[in-house]
Amino acid sequence: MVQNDKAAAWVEEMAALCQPDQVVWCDGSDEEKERFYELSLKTGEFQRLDQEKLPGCYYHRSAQNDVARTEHLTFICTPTEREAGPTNNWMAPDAAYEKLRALFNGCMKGRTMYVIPFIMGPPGSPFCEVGIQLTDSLYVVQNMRMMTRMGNVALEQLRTNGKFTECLHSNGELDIDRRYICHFPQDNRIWSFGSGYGGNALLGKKCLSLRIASYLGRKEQWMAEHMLILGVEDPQGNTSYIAAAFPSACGKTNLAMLIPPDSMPGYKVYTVGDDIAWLRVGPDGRLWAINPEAGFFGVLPGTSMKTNPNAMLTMKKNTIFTNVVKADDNTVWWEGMGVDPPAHGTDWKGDEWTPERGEKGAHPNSRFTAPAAQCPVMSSHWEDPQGVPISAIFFGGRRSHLTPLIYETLDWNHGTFVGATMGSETTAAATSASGVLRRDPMAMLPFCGYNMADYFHHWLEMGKRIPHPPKIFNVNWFKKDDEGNYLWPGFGDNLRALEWALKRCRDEVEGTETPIGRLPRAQELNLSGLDLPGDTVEQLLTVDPDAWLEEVEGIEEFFQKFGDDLPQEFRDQAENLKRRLKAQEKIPVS
Ligand code: OXD
Ligand code: MN
Repeated sequence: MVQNDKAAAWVEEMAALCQPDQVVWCDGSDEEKERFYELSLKTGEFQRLDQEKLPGCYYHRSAQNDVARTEHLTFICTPTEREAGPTNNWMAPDAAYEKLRALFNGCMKGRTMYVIPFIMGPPGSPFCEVGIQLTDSLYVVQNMRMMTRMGNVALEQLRTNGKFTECLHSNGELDIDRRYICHFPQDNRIWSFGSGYGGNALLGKKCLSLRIASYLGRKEQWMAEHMLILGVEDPQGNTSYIAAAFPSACGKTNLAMLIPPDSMPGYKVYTVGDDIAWLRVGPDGRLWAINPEAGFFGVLPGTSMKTNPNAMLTMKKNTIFTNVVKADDNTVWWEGMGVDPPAHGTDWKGDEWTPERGEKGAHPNSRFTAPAAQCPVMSSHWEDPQGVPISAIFFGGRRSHLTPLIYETLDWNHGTFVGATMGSETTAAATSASGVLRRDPMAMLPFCGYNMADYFHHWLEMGKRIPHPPKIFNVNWFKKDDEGNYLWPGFGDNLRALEWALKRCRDEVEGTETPIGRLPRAQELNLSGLDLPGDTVEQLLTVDPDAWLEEVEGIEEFFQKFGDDLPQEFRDQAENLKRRLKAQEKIPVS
């Protein structure tokens, strides 16, 4: 079946190492999908949900120690430690190969090795990359079927691309003490052992599309970013596209699927992607983006018809639900679903569960996997091979004080500095210490496949190559008043900030200059139909120079970890920001 000698030889070599009972090449067909689900019911990897209420939907429960990405077990294996940089775990390639070879040796005895050829990006796109994943997990196969374009279509693409990323995965024993997720950027190779969790095991996602792709992007002058992509159609029928980077727990999927408020008639928002963007300079000198994925792997708790109706409608069929409550009637439930819990069921651990027990039934990181094409507001351009042109880039985090609702940065370099210094407060769901500020440059801290200081240089270099760069904005939906109440309603009303940004892109509003950048004038923000109390807008748009000077101290402290590798441009940006804050002077507009 396979016509690529290198692929065939590699699969043979890995099969000799892992020693599966059989090797099965996946073709990506519907018949195969059904056959694998039937098989998985027998292996116990999936349970079938009520096919009347949830057609094509299946339930999976993971091992209890395998519910999230394990950053401390994730390694960048480059010849030198410097290439991996101060924010990544590093292992020398020889040592990593030796350690993992011992783990993979014979690990598939008694199991089947599935071969999944896959494409990240639309087939035929100049952006797309081919990978081949080997795995002993049917859960992984069925997830990859939705998250990527897989099977024969990828073998076809391999004929054009020629090269592919080698992705070797085994669940092993799902033992956290024998778990490693290793990336070998120079070898275009990923070896992942001991975890079946999405971010660790669906190797097309974070491992290829961010870590390996960020390395390739630097080499080949493009960018792989942890960004959603959305299109905004205004009442005149013009559509503009925005790419936005936020750390986890900041509502990326919700923003990507935003529903305009009733008080903004004529607006429509379309989803292009909710997690990853690959960006290239187009022939017209603008930055163009694709979503390399073909599905969503989204968090369930808190997702409801109120917070994200489009996500709820997306997962009505052909969806995998992982680690939620399975009700006795073979439906699913999670906290924050917005409907009454079932009277009785089993929780994510497999234990008997009733609401009265008072314990959470779904894991906080429980997930749905669904095909993107099922999203009711998927853009008609989401699979365009050349991508969509990006007018604006948004950075943002969860900041209860300091950062205004939205501001525009001065230019690409200042925008890069703002992205590199973004931080987000941790939430109680994510860690025991809530409200701690974690700096997460471009939301890429866990996903940059090489030295982050070099990544900063790459951003600055890219700026020189984009004749018509997008404007860069910073947003904060999470500012609070002195009593701890959110000042901004968020969700659909975030469109008001998007509208202002796009008006800035078309020069339709002027904003006002401040030491940190350009903020909306209150009257430029469309607040119709919003009943914000008292001085809320003023609070949302305040810049406190003293608080910002403290922020710069925190930024400079964070920068220290990059030593001499930090771009001089960033030191200059920090100095200039301090100078502007101290002088309260107006920012020169270029
Ligand atoms: C994700 C993540 O799952 O960023 O998308 O962790
Ligand atoms: Mn993500």
